Amino acid sequence: MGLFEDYHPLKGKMFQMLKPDGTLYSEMGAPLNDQETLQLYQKMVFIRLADQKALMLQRQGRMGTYAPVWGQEVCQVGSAYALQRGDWVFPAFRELAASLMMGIPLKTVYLYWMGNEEGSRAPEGINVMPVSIPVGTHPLHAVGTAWAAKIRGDKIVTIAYFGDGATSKGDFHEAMNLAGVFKTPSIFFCQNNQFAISVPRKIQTASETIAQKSVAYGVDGIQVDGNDLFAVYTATKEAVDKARSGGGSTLIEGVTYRFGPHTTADDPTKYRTDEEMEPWKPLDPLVRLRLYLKERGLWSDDVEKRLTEEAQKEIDQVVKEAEAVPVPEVEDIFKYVFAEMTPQLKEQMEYLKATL
Ligand SMILES: Cc1ncc(C[n+]2csc(CCOP(=O)(O)OP(=O)(O)O)c2C)c(N)n1
Repeated sequence: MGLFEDYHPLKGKMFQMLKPDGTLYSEMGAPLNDQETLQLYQKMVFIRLADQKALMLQRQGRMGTYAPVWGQEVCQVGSAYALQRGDWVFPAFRELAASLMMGIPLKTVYLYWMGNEEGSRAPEGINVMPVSIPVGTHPLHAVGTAWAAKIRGDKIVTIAYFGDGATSKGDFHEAMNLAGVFKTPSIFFCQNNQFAISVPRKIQTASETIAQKSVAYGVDGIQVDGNDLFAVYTATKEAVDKARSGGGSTLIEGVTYRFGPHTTADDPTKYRTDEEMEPWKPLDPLVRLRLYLKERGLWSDDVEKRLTEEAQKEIDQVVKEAEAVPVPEVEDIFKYVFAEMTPQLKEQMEYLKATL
């Protein structure tokens, strides 16, 4: 039987490969070789530091707002690694890791959160859509793009990233329905980080798991340990290969935990306690990978120090470059909504300019 039959959502089993102590569950071995695993760990060290830097920049008034990925790195790194260049990524607003994995420069991500429209522009040939602030609307775009590709015979795959809260939105269900009916080459990656801002997952949907929501639409679904690089990669790779060969969509639920605030405008101490977070701390995706690499003789304090220093240096340079970009024009807020500005947008722009 295949992975999606073995772990059918109604069986209530979560797919895992790497235990929290860094050893493998399965005798089958790791799906990635040592070099790849170390390379991905290095990326994650960079991402975690770049994420922390963004939080600090916001606290210092040097960035408008920011939605940290802290704790969810593996969901994004493991899944993005299963994609190919040319595939399309539809992020929500917490996708620093997936964006960098696909080739979006860190400077671009920082510019976005600094309020510069340039931050929504992907380099030529990198198919990462801009941040989607409206919750859950972009899975529809991902399905539409996948459907178009199917009609044209393009062998691409689309992936939409969103949170558990988004699966309560009507748009999500419309997207899933279309994906099931048209068998589109699309992947729905839900990062179940246990919260939609302050609303815990348990009181936000009565569905036992998010993965189960796939069943109603005739789409494959799987719940994976979202802090387990090997499980996330394996499940996504299976979904990607299936989609590319005409087998249709998959809903992947990565079970993870948001360690940081929802955004820099949020104070999580208002709705969750330290005790509640305690069981999640040893499940930190980076810790698990570090333990695995150490066991294989690929990690040491010196390696960590080197990776941290290299990353820090690069991030500091990116901050300098991003802050050297001139402050955007007020017109930029309106210019890129449509190819041509509508009369209403023009009016709003003139109004804002006059007010300023
Ligand atoms: C359509 C819409 N409704 C409400 C909001 C306000 N809002 C921003 S994020 C968020 C919660 C999203 O939770 P989830 O989908 O679980 O993603 P997470 O933030 O946990 O990554 C809400 C309600 C919004 N941005 N868009």
